[in-house]
Amino acid sequence: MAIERTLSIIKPDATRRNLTGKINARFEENGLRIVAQKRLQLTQAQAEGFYDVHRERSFFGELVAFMISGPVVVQVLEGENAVVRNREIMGATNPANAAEGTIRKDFAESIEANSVHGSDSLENAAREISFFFAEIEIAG
Ligand code: IDP
Repeated sequence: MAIERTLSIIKPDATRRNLTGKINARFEENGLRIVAQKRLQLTQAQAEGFYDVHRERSFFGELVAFMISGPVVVQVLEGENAVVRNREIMGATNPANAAEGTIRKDFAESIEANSVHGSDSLENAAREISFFFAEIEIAG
């Protein structure tokens, strides 16, 4: 299997509850390596730009407001099959549907405040990583 990189975000509901370390442990225990990481307060323009693909969705305004409601931790995860692997570790978007042992099952508050973001394809991972990180900031 190929070594891939994916973009992860620990969302404001999780940073507010001081869950960064517990969430990072899930990645590391499941074979993903955190090869870049920084804590940021997103601006409205940055959040809108990052979620541009969702601009037409009914929840876009609420999602942007939530994502700027507190700091986030943006990170690059690296490992075998990292994009799909991270989606498995995260669990389903709605925590009510998330499998046992996933981050969203154990920590998410709601379908919106669902603790983590993870890229959904290799192509989106490359775009999302370059949104937040320069290559020199990533040490694999
Ligand atoms: P994903 O994060 O599991 O890839 P997406 O469908 O891409 O899910 O949605 C992006 C984010 O938008 C979700 O993680 C969640 O925070 C928010 N979201 C998705 N669906 C809803 C909804 O029905 N109401 C409110 N927020 C939503």
